[in-house]
Amino acid sequence: MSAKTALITGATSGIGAATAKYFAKNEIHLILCGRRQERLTALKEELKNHVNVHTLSFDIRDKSAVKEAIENLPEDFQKIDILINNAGNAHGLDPIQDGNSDDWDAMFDINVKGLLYVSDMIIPKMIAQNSGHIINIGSTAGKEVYPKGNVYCASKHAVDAINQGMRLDLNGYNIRVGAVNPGMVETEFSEVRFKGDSEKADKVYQGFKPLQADDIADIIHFVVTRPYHVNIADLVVMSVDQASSTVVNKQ
Ligand code: NDP
Ligand code: 8X3
Repeated sequence: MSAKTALITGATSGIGAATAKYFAKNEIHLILCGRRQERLTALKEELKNHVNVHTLSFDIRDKSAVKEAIENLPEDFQKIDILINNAGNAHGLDPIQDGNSDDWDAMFDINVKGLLYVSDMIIPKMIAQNSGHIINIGSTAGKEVYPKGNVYCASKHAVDAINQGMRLDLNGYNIRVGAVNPGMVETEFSEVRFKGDSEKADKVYQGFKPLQADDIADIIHFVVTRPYHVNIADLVVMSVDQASSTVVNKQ
């Protein structure tokens, strides 16, 4: 394969699925990851006439599953040019004194440690091939802390630090590293945060025009299609109605 190949974590919904579709339209081959195999299969069916698609179903918290999946990629998918570290979620929105330690574990295990497990498998390949592009999906929650956001914000601040650390340590290896940090995007994010309470989730995006997953996918595609010497290091993107995590112009 001469065209580029991207591995996208969290490709079964929201920003990851939208990015897969943008990449396919623009002839970037795909390795799509997530736990829900039926969604990965449906996306593969939709995109396989445009590009080569391989699916990997694993829980990003499971270090050995991550290792086994990426070590056993078919020959055609072993050269990975672009890594989109996107899988992640918030679990709960509670004051710290009422927080649930299982939620805290989930957020650090997925958003931080899972991102590291995948990166750990891909970075040596990029070093060996002397090229690559890693995009870490952070958040405005990684730039400021909002009330009840405590541990989710901490996990995204960790992503911000890891993004900076990766860029420093990989300097000299011809690998681009950058973060895209969205504000409020209407995806399954709040549905997961509120554990399936769709009424509560829908309210988050009512009364203003939130970002859509396609808006972020378009930006990610822009980032990966700059001339190779151009590395977009850190982008914050919000709806015109959002000025900060807590200031949203709701009607
Ligand atoms: P979605 O809930 O729509 O998508 C989350 C994705 O992460 C799914 O594909 C899900 O796949 C995957 N994922 C979650 N847990 C695991 C796990 N244990 N193992 C493997 N994959 C997992 O949310 P978004 O698209 O909004 O979120 C994508 C990223 O964007 C996240 O990192 C989020 O923090 C960040 N973000 C979102 C914002 C928003 O407002 N929506 C704003 C700023 C950042 P599956 O369940 O199939 O495993
Ligand atoms: C998601 C942004 O503000 O909904 O990372 O927590 S927010």
